[in-house]
Amino acid sequence: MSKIRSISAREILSSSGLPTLEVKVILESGIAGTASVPYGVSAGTHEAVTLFDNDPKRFNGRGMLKACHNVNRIISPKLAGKEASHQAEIDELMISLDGTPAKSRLGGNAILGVSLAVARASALDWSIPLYHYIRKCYKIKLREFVLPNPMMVVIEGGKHADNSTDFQEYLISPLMGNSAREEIRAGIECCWALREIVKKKGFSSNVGNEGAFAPAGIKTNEEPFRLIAEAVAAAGYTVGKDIGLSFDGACSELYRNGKYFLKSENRYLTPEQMIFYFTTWVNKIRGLITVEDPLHEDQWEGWKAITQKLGRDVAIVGDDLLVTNEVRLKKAIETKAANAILIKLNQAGTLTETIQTCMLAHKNKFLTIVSHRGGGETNDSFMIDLAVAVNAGFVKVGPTRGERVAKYNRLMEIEQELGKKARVAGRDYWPG
Ligand code: 2PG
Ligand code: MG
Repeated sequence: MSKIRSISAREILSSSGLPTLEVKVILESGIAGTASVPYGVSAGTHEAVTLFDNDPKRFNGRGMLKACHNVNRIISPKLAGKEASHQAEIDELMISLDGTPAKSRLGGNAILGVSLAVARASALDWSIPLYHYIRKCYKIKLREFVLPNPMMVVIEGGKHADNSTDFQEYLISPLMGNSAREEIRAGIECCWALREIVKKKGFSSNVGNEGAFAPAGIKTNEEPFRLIAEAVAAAGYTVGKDIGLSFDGACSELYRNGKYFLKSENRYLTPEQMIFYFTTWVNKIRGLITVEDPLHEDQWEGWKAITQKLGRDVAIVGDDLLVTNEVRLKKAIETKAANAILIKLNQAGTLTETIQTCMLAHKNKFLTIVSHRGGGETNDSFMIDLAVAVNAGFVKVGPTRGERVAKYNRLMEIEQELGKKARVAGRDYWPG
């Protein structure tokens, strides 16, 4: 047990080159914990607010000095002297200090940075791994450790890459269940095979925000599935057996006056037409296991309809719809508007709210996928410890770029540490 001595924040650079913040918490025992905070580029409207400086003279307005100031001058004096392991109390205190529904006064980024750094300092103080600490701290009653499968973004478009597909992400998930290390290897081998195929077809093999290929000039929104299937086979694996496929439509980004604009097809689709569009995909694309954000973040009726129609064949994942928010998740459970949730720490803004959302999802048999952010990531791998602590089904991240592979390297480290005490999820969540 140790009390908080001091908390400080500083502006650091994120993977986009633009700032984010890093928070350091020092305990009275002398132990220090640091954490940094990512942010999204296709962020949902209902997320906790990322507070930017909006000072056009610095980083095009994207500085984080205000958020740092809020940590150093407002949060730090209030938390000094508090018991660091009382995480829920600390988070609660910051929520009330902020006093707004979306943490817009102090900034979700400022609050989350403190929340995660406190947890990390306390885990170090207890001399136990972070994932273990999270379980103990929140009294999470899960008997075993089931490690998440990797879910790798291999082709990206939408807001994450210029002149690529309308939809944001096409993903692969190795599901062999042998080990996280072997699943990661399989995923990376498929990526390298895809690189050759992308090049052979005359597309650029440069990678976008999330470390995935972003083939400019790709002809249709369906083409990536063909390229991926070819790559998986070339790498010696089988789609639908070893490898599951996913996509993230990020469809709030395509929504204009009640319709969805598919630029590459030069047409507007109604919500009903979008559901039909994705139904044909689910029916014909072999190995599809999850469909993320197929509709706008506030189109609850459409979500109900698509979940009813396709929810037995694939997991319907709410990202912008649910924004790691317990209240929105409750609504989705009650109205059957999704059957899976994407979890992003910075959407919630505190560790406590994130854990509560994960446990509610777990209780209601929603698949949980813990995710990186596309805007600015950092080398912090907290999301992996979180995923292991709550037995998430998947971690969506990568596959390349330093800030992404840091996550997979942490997952392999944890697997080695847990040895026989852990298994990997494998096909636990295979639809049907
Ligand atoms: C998503 C994410 C991460 P962003 O939509 O799932 O891949 O993108 O962080 O830009 O919201
Ligand atoms: Mg998404």
